[in-house]
Amino acid sequence: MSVLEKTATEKAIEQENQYGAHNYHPLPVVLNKGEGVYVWDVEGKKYYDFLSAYSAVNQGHCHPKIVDAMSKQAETLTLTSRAFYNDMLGKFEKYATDYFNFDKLLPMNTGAEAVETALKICRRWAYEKKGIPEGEAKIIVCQNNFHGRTTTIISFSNDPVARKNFGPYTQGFIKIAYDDTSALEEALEKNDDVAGFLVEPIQGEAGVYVPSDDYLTKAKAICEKHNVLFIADEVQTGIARTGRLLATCGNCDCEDYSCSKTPEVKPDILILGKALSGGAYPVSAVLADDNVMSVITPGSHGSTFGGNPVAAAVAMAALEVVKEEKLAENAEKLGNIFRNELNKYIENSSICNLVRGKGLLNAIVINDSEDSDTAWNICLKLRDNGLLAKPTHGNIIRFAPPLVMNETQLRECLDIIISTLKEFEK
Ligand code: IF1
Repeated sequence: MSVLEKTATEKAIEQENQYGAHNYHPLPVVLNKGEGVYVWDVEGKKYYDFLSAYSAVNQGHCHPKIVDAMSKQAETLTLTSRAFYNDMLGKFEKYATDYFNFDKLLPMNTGAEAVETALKICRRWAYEKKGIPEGEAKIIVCQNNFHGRTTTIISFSNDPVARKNFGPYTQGFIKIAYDDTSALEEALEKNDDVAGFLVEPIQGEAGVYVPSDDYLTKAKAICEKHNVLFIADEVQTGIARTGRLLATCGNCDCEDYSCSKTPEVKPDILILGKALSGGAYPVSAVLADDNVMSVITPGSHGSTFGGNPVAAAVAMAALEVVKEEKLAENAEKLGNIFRNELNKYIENSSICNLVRGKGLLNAIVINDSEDSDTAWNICLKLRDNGLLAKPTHGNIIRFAPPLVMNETQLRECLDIIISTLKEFEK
């Protein structure tokens, strides 16, 4: 190759730069193949994927069962719209409501759409069931939340980068501290017209911030006391990522996967996305019992693609894989090994102070300021050493591999991570 000729990597990056909107700042690596816990770049280099498309690929890249379900359905019927019935949606709704123990499911496509759906259901419930005067309903959210990127959702974000110059913003949200039940109690005592409390069981974007053990249980009890809907955004934490089928049953001491049938904290509204499809296709869903979901009537909500037969087939296969391959148990086991081993290293490290997380949703905090490029440089080195991860908030690196990883692979990854960190020790 002549020195003037560009590599495939350079060409792909240049093309995105020139023709794509600049709404991301990706790590410079161009991928064109994935299988299980691995991805390959266009030069043929193989990597461990420690992002899993932000926890969408929990079942591993191109899982054969999911791909098979998708291609079979794609050859048969892809889309009818909801103007007609299709023979897959009802099957998926029955399967998923049994699986998660709710009466009803409303299918959408992306996480943000599912969050929007939950907010709409919550507001309607407030007016039609709780009796809040029209237009007055408030929804309590948490500081440093991340629920997606629609105009309403960024209206209650406090991330200036996500919000700046996108106003005017949607009204009706009250922001309180995360992991603070007194703040929740106080907000509910001060405000009459509260319809719901929207919360991430673990704050992902905020840097994998795990709340106190009893936070969700207590918050749910407080919501019940005030007749306020407890809305769990499990788009990122759900589908076995945190070592339980749902993070809202994270306090249950039952080791068995079947504990998911009786979650310790059953949300009034459960929001799922990402790994609901194993990353093969955009599928999201909102689940609730009849007393809540009944506020949704024909014409009041929907989506052209929501509930399409490919999505239904893919989601059923993706959920089956979680059960068949015991991904929640595996995430719990490997997560403990991951944090134990990194904690041993951190004791004598000057570059890394802290590892935190649950199951296989973890992060390390790099000992440098938020505006330093140390975490970014570590991620570049990790890439060179065969492992892909991405910094968040400057000095935090998230580690979330596919849940189909085995212990040998995880230990190999720990070697890569630790030897890479060693290169940065002062
Ligand atoms: C991006 C983070 C992860 C989510 C929760 C809803 C959504 C998300 C709890 C919306 C999405 C994403 C989107 C992704 C980055 C990402 C993310 F870094 F921002 F926090 F996963 F860690 N609720 N999370 O985490 O789902 O509409 O995207 O399907 O590039 O914006 P979506």
